[in-house]
Amino acid sequence: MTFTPRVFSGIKPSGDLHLGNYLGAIRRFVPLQDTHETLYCVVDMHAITVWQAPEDLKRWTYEIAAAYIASGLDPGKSIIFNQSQVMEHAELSWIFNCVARMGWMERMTQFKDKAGENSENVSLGLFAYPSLMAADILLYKATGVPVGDDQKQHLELTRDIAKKFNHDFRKQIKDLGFEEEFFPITETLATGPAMRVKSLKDGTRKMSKSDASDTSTIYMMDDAGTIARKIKRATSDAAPLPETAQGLAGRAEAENLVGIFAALSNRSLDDVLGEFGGRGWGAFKPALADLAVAVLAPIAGEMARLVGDRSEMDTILRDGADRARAIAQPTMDQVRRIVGFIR
Ligand code: AQP
Repeated sequence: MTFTPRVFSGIKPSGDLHLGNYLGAIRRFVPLQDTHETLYCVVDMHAITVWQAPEDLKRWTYEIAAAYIASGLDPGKSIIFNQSQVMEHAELSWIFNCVARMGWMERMTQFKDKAGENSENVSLGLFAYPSLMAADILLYKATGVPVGDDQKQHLELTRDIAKKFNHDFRKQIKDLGFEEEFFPITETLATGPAMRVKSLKDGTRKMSKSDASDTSTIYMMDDAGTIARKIKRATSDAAPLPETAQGLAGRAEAENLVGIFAALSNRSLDDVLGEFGGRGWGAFKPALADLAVAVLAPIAGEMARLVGDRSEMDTILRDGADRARAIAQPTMDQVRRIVGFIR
């Protein structure tokens, strides 16, 4: 192993953080800071691939950094920063735009989903998004990325870009003294079961920052009353809860609500259903609301304190950016030489 075990991940400031971002991403980041060098980024340059009002972009950037810290990321251990403060991300992504092939990018299903019918009218940045993501990861030669299923295709593209760069420039890489590849072939990191939190109104759609309906989403900073109300009104079905996880098949909303309970309490679906099987939603939903409040309220309180102290947040983000740049700059210097840019 010639690469330092290093993890990179990020969340884009494109809306208020929700339970899906917490269970599917932020909570999974925390244990990795004890086993790896970790960089957790607020990917503001990704956010602007669709329109963001500048004031909202700033507010959400602070909110994500605050959520990282309030959820247990330690700025003394993890490098916490916002992407646009380290301009090497943009520079490497341009080089990767020239390595990646149009055919690779055209196969990205997330672009097709996000662009929808409107693909002629979306930004060029949205199309090039996966190339910036590859730059985010490879700028730090990250060996592992804790991503959900929705990002697997982008990570595959990151590996393709790394392989093509390593191959196209193999002579220059060797001349620089590297015996093996320059960029690592980054792996997906599994940290516990990957949780896909679905909309409270439609168990087939993921809970999402950009969902227009407020009632379908539990935000990390919702107060206790709001969380309880949203769970009470969440779509469910008429049948009682099944006795085992198998009985959830074909019941998307039930599966989602039981899945959220299991994830929040670190229990298996079968274990939760061992307690609630045979009972109705009138018993389950208040217990789920109490659990969600017990987990989220302390985090929301600390987030509110942190976002209220912008000078503390600015110091943390600036310090993180300095440490990130200290890793990024030597790599970028080498990349420029490999590519043939005169300095
Ligand atoms: N519903 C979800 N369940 C589990 N994990 C989720 N993530 C997002 N939604 C869920 C994970 O959170 C991280 C955030 O990634 P992102 O901010 O880059 O964007 P995203 O995945 O597109 O998240 P959103 O909330 O749906 O944002 P919008 O609406 O702006 O596109 C990722 O690790 C993701 O897997």
